[in-house]
Amino acid sequence: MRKDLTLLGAATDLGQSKAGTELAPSWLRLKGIKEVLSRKFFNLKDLGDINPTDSNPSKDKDLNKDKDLNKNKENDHPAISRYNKRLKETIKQELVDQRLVITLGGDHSIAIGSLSASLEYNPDIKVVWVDAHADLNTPETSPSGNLHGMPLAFFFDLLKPGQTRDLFSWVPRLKRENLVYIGLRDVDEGERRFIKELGITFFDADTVKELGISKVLEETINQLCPRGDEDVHLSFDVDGLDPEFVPATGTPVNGGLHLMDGQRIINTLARKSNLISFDLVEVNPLLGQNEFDLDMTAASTIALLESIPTWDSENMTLDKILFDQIN
Ligand SMILES: [Mn+2]
Repeated sequence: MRKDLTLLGAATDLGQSKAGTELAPSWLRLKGIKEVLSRKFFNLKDLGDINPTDSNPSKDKDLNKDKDLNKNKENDHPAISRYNKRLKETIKQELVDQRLVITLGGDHSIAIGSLSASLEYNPDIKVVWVDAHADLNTPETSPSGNLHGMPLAFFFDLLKPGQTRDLFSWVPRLKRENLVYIGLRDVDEGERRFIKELGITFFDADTVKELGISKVLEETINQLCPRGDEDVHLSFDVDGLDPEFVPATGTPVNGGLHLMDGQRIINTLARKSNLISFDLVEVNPLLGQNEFDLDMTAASTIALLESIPTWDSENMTLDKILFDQIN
C-alpha cells in the first residue's frame, strides 16, 4: 500500500434513480473519516468534491430533477461520460504522483472514471470488486436501466454498437483474469452469461460464508498478486456487506458479508499488494428508516476505513496490529 493518501469526493447520483449518494462524501467527512485516515498515512490531501455540475452548468444543472419520474435515463449518459472523464484525469494525476487515492462515491458509476484512471496508469492493474451485484449489465440486459449496474460492461466492451457505447468509447479495457468479485448475491440473467463466457473468478456471499473470508482472500491473492507488490484497485460497494451493517444504501440485498469480512478484505489487500486506488461507494444518507440506520451506516463505513493498516513512519513498514480500533 502506498504511504501518501489523496481523498476525493465523487459527489454524484447520476448513475441511479435515488437522490442522496451525492451527499455521501460531505456526510462522511462530517462523521470524521479524515481524522481516521490522517492517522494511517504519512500525508493526507483532500481534493474536496467533484460535482457533475462543476462543468457545463447550463447543460447539467437540471439533471437531478424528477429523479423518480422514470424519465429516459439515456438522457443522462452524456453527462455521466463527461463527469467520469474528469474523475479519470484528476485521479490519474494522483496515481502518477505515487499517491493512494480513496474515491468516495457517489453511486458505483463513478468507477468508470476511477478504474479508467488505474488502467491508464497500469494496463495490468488487478481489480477486486466487492458488491452484492456484478455491475456487468448492458443497456440491453439491465432490468433497471441504471448505469451504476453497468460500469464493468464498459471495461469488457460488452455493449452493442449504439449511442451509449460511443459515449464511453474512451474507457480502456480490463483483462478478465485481472478481476475477482467478492460478495455477489443478486446477479441478473445477462450478467450470469457474461461472467460464464468471460470466465471471471467470483466468490459469492454464500461461498464466503462457507469457506471463510481468509480462504477467499488467499485464493484472490494467489490469482491476482502472487508476488505481493502488484498494483491493485479495490472497488468497494457498501451493499456487498449485509444491510444489517449498512442499511442506508440504494439497493440492499439480504445475506451479505459481515462487517469483519469487509474489514479483512481491505486490511489484507493493503498488506499483500500495492493498493493504489480504493472506491467506497453507494452510501446514501437520505435512505434508511431512522436515525439508528444512519448511525449504523456511518459507524460501519468508518470501521471499514479503520481497517486500513497504519504506516509506521520510523521503520517505513505497516504496523503489525491487524485492526487498530475494532472491538
Ligand atoms: Mn456496485
